[in-house]
Amino acid sequence: MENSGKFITVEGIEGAGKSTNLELIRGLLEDAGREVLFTREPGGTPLGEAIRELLLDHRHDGMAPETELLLMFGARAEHLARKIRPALEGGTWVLCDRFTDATYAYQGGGRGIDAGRIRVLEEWVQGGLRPDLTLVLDLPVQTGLERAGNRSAPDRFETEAARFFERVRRAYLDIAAAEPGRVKLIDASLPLPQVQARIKTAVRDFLGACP
Ligand code: T5A
Repeated sequence: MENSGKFITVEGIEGAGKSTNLELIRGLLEDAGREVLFTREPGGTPLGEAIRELLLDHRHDGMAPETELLLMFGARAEHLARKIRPALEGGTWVLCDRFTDATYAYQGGGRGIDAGRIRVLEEWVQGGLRPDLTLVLDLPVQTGLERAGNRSAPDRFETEAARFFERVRRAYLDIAAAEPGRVKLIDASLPLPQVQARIKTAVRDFLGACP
């Protein structure tokens, strides 16, 4: 079935400012008269949130990268079936905190899993569905980790070494370079008002191009 809603995702390393800016994006979409489903990955459904707990829990430190990858796509399959596809088909816009670009960045770049394997799962689980717009909030790893460190206790990903996040960041930058039409790179190292001005421009440009 043809989607009538649009699918928008927000990505970036830890502490990039996704949570801080998602409310702004939701407001921009709602002000433009769009009905918005706001959700996140891994998670978004009861089963997906249970999988998220497994993925972030330090009891599973040392989880095999393949297990991590498959759990991400397990949660995603459920999310797509129960929330994302029904919303898009019904004309609701979906705003998602992370999606498959995070898998390429973390399990691909960070853990070193071959992108070809991720692509097989992406095509199997998603078919042709891809985000219509992705904002990648980019900033130096050290800045992100310092910002994230000012909050709650670190989860299983947040305790990875800085060089892991350097690879994650590199993978996001490569995705942005490869898909400039879909992916907009936002300099998230700037003070918040300047970051938000850039986000507003990107979202309004997108809205302006939508029928
Ligand atoms: N994951 C996820 C995978 O490995 N593979 C996958 O396929 C998927 C989907 C999920 C984890 O799962 C991994 C990646 C993640 O490690 P999460 O909760 O979605 O975790 O992601 P986190 O990165 O942990 O989210 P964070 O909450 O850490 O980061 P945010 O949301 O990017 O940062 P935010 O908004 O909380 O901001 C951090 C701090 O910085 C301040 C904020 O006030 C806040 O205190 N801040 C700024 N300060 C100064 N200037 C600015 N411009 C600022 N912007 C924000």
